[in-house]
Amino acid sequence: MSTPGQLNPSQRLHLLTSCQYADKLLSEIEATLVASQSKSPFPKFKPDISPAQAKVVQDYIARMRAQLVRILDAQGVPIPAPHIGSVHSIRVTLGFADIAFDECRPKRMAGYGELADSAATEIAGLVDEMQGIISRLDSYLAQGQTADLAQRLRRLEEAGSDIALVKALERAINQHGLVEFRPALGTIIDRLETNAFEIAVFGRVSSGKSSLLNHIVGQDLLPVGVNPITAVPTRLAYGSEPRATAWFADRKPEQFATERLAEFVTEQRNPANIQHVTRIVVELPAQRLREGVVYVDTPGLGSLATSGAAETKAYLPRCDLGVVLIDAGSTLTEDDLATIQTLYDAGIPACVLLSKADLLAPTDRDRALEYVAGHIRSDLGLELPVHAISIKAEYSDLLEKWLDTEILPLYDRHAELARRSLNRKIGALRLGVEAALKAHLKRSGSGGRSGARIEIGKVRDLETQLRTAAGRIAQKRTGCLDMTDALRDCADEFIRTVADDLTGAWESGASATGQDIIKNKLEKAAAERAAQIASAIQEAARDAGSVLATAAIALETENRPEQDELLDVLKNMPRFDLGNLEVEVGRSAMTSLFGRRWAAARVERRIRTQAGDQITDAVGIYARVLQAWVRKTFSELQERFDSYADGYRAHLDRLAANKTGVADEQALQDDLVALAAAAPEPAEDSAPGTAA
Ligand SMILES: Nc1nc2c(ncn2[C@@H]2O[C@H](COP(=O)(O)OP(=O)(O)OP(=O)(O)O)[C@@H](O)[C@H]2O)c(=O)[nH]1
Ligand SMILES: [Mg+2]
Repeated sequence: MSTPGQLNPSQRLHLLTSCQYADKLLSEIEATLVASQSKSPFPKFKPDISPAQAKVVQDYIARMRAQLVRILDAQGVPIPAPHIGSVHSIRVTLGFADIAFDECRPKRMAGYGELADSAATEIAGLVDEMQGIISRLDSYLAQGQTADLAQRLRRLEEAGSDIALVKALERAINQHGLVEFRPALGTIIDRLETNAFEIAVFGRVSSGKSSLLNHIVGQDLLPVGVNPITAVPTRLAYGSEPRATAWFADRKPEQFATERLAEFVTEQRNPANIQHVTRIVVELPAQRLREGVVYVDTPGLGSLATSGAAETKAYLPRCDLGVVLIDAGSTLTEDDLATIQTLYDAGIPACVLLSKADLLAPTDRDRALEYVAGHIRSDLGLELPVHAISIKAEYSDLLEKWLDTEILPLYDRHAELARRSLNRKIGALRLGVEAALKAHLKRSGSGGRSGARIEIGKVRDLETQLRTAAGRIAQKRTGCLDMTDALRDCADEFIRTVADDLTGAWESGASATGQDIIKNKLEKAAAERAAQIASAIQEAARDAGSVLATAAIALETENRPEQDELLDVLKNMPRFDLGNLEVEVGRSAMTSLFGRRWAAARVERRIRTQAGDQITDAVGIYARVLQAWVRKTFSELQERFDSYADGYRAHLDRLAANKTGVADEQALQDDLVALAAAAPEPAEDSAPGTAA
């Protein structure tokens, strides 16, 4: 029913759709105006409209729209709210842009005719560069509002942190659009927020990591159990109210009650991390967290480990102190020793605990402690104390004693080291930002007296060098992935080689037989493949490092990788482990009778019947694990390379640009002055390159 003077429902609907259509056409006109001013290299329209004309068109559009709203309002037609988020729409479109660049990869280009090697490298580099930018923009958008670094800094300041320099950096980066420095600034703010002293607990599946942390914070917070449980590293930090936050690779962070933790952190509820959780922080008002220490629970390592183990390995070198649990109810394994070794290699202090000590009688416990300490000494050459602990109430004095004597005294010393390393990061960022601001100033005409002056040909040449270096990383990555693919089918070849080696050794008089020899030889064969991959990665890292060094020298910037910084990615390469190999091959008396070929074939057959399946499985699993590691390592290499190359590219871009009047000279000067004012007196620990 409609009131007199008003339209009926169908008429109202018709009015609304007509207005919507007309408005869409007005938007198209607006888009034409924007396009006519576009900086796109492929403009759609000729710029034959004057600014005055454009202004008049815009004014008329605004008048029509205002009128439109009034008409609908008078007829009581509600204006529908939009359903699609702008961020979502931008991210979807970015996805298509990503695909468009992918279509230019050398493999696809080759479909249009043969591609010269040098061109392929440059094209691969170009695609990587563009896809890298897209992925950084996309992950920035995926973080939602928390990506607002300024807001996070305000919160830190409210909490009493002294962050004048970081704030000045944020302002300069934001104001002058120096997006290339955002990741470095983000890392620094992450560190400031977490207070940066992380004690992480490592160990094989079910060694009691989560139970220990529950005990330390005094509540049943983390899920525990006999099967593999923890799937995502989980940080426990101080907070006045209990609450948990999860960050995801592909959506906004979510806050939830700590009771729901299992939905995000367990292998059962979040298998293989299908929810793409990237970080979980649980805040608790626990006394032990008060001093600003963060405890980190990690997914278990070892043969039963799940996909979370890769996360643990990637995280391992980032903690400030590593606590390694050895299960008293099981035996010390290679994995345990490898974990300790990795911590040691990364310069992180390690603390070894014999967990579940209640399972052993006191004398056995002492013997077990000596056994573990002895192996760490003999196998790793490290002198580390080993303490027994248990979560059982009767044994609480063990745990308390360990915390009091080993953990508490470490708080201060390592907080100091963490502070130094953070100051170094901030110092390096300041140098980079200052160089960028000076380059801006120079372009705007007067100003900056330092920074490199480079002719345009050289600028282009440096750009090409950076691009081809990125291309070579991409090609090396493909090569290494192919190698791990090939490894999958290598079990037969390994068995053949081992059989041949063994018969060869017999021929020359050796009497070696048995599973240890065969196991060693098989592991050596796999290790050789792994070594090839490692050396390819090394080569890629060296090459990338030297290109970055060349660019840094040309740009006269201090913001450059330290010696071997890129080589650093080559860590924690998984080793091939056959486990318990049950195979027995006796030396045959008939070897000399039928010849070596025959003997080798016989040995090969015997190994195959006794352990063929086990070896094939183990090689297949190793190939998969190694492949995951190769992917991770290359993405880390690429990330580290980009963290410098991006800054250089932006710098080169500014040197090459000859636009005028873009930068507000006064604002640039102000920011340079603000940075200098906020910077601390040059102290020994703020200089880049000082060893921690
Ligand atoms: N007897 C005894 N059992 C323990 C102790 N600590 C943990 N457990 C048990 O060991 C099992 C595994 O404990 P979790 O804390 O889940 O082990 P985890 O290392 O976190 O395991 P993942 O997360 O799967 O790697 C559980 O059944 C616990 O009850 C202890 O001190 N003594
Ligand atoms: Mg656990």
